Amino acid sequence: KQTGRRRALLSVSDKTGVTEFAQQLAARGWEILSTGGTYRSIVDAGVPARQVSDVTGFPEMLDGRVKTLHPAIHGGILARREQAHLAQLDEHDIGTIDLVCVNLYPFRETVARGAAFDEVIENIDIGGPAMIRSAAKNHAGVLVLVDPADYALALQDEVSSADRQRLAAKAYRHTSEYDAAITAYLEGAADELPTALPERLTLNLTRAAQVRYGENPHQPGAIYRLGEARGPVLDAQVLSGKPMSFNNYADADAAWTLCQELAAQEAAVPDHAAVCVAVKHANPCGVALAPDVKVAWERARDADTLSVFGGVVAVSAPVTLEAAQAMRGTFLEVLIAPEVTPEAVAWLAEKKPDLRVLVAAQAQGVSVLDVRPLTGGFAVQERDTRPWDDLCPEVVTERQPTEQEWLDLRFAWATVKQARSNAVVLARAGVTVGLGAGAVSRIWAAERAVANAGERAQGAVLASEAFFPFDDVVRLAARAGVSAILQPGGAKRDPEVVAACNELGLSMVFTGSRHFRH
Ligand code: 93A
Repeated sequence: KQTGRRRALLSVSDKTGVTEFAQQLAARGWEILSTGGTYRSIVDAGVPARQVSDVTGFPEMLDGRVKTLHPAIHGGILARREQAHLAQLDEHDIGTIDLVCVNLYPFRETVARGAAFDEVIENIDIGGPAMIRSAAKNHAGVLVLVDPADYALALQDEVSSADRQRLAAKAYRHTSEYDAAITAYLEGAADELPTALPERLTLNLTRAAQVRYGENPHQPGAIYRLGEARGPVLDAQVLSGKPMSFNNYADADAAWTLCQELAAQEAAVPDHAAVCVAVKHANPCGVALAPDVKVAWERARDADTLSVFGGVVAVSAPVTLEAAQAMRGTFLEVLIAPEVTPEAVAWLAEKKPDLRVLVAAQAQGVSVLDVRPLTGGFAVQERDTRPWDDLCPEVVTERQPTEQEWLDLRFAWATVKQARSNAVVLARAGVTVGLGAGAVSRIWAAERAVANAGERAQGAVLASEAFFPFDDVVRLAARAGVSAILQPGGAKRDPEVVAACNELGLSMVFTGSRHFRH
């Protein structure tokens, strides 16, 4: 029966701020309904509440799969606040529910920490999205809250209809992003499930090139082809310069891989027609997007003028004479491109006779395996080729990234993925401004990146290939002037990390996908 008392339904997995919120609601005369775990938190904090099962007359069943899926709940949320609907509720002894505060089972976080398939499936929330969608549909009469940041708004005496509608839109965004994450997981899951590699791997390796020595002069080395594969660097056409060394092959391959990934990723952005990647010791040291190769090179060089010395450079578009001449003052080991104009080759051969100038070959029949030597064997895995489009990036802060920040976050993400863990990249306007790679703690990687960036950290974005165990990186980044951060999410202290971003006015995006490269 309608008691005249306003009723709130609280059912949250992320319990941040929920007991305080319940306290405030109770103090304002609200009756509180709640599901198992949330109910216990609230009642333990001394706030009176009722169990949903008490209202539905049904216990939570099927291990919690059915808790709130009941007409007593959805009727109370969905009824229009007018005579005909309210009379029907009365007839069935159902009270209205005027506020729905729900956040969902941590699906993305469960995926991100590499949980097994069954556990991931169990973390698909059904009842939560149903309540959120019901309340958002009926936002004229019901407040819908999916974010602790909105709890304060709901405590005001009056919430304007514009605010109600904004909360409803936010709610549908929340459930649609949630569904998108499930879709992406299930679509990808088909390839991911056979995680077992075959019992026996026969590697057919044929020597493809001689090098003077391996990584150091006292180590013999050579370059081998796997099966019949053709590789962009392995089979590159050498137009000029000294013979390729062992390290040149490795670095050129790393540079070309990132350059190709960025070129594919940025193809739709006209100002990003050219990509330049400078690599040192297998790590990117300067990466830039620009309308043409010359400018891309200049920006990548200026990203870190110290480290680019002796570097390997890949570009995504033909090297023109102007672009080649812009490399005049910098000592480089290798330049690899899809094409080099005859004038550029002639100029480089004359002015930079030591520089290895390569035209990349089309990759063919390339194995998806990634091999790491062990004493007595190899650790073998599939390559990490997951593109940005396979992610479901989720904004977890009050502040949303601006359009430019989104572009920079995507760019920084591709770059940080190619760097050795622990890695942190700072980027601004399509150029890396700071990079910390191969650090043994995340804060050190971040400190290195921020120090590299100096003044250029102002307004930059930050990307990290793995999650933040603490909020220290956020605080450091904020002090340096960083405005948006991208990371996988999934850490125990995520709520603290996100709270620090909200406190400091930063945007944070979770990718739900980790990219270690050890
Ligand atoms: O398993 S469910 O899909 N079935 C439901 O009927 C249901 N109702 C609420 N999950 C359901 N919930 C979710 O439980 C909420 O979305 C919330 O994330 C969580 C809160 O559970 P507890 O209060 O027991 O911690």
